[in-house]
Amino acid sequence: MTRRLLLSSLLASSLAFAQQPAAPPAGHDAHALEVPGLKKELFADITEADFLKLSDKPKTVKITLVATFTAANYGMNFNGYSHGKAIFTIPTGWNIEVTFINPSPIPHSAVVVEKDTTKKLQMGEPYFEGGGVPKPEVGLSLTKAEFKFVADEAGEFALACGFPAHAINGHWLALNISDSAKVPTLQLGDKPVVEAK
Ligand SMILES: [Cu+2]
Repeated sequence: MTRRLLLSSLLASSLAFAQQPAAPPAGHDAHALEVPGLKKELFADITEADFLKLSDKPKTVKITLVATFTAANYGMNFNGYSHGKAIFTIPTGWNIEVTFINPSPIPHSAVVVEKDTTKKLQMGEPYFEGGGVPKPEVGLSLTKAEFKFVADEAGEFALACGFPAHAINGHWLALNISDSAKVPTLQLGDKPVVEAK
């Protein structure tokens, strides 16, 4: 099966799962990629400055992840990025509060896993206690969810979509928990590394 066909069938199964009668048929990739049915009010006011922010609480940072922020990677992106091309670096021991938003009728989710897990079809349980939306394998659509966890172990992790086969198709961002980092930072693609404010 070609990659294109695989992705088409993935989208088709996702659409069937979402039971959206208004969804376009699979196979019309170019148009399907416009991601119909977005509930735009869910993320209309989200900008790059919201992706990573310091909380008022000590050693606490807020991350906002918007699935299908753009049509990039067939909508399987967070904040417009996929395949680990956006990198969050957080000092070890910090609290991370995640707001997950999926304005799309196609289900997506967010769960923290070890980076290598993104090569699998299923993400399984969150690596850190509390580090994911409920039932990430089922996914959520047209809604928003929050979760928080303590990043109490250094390592290379991913903020991955737990809907089956999405992460392996690139639906994940990098999350490095670092003993040497002093402040939380975010690098979006080839842009400069930016400290959380
Ligand atoms: Cu996804």
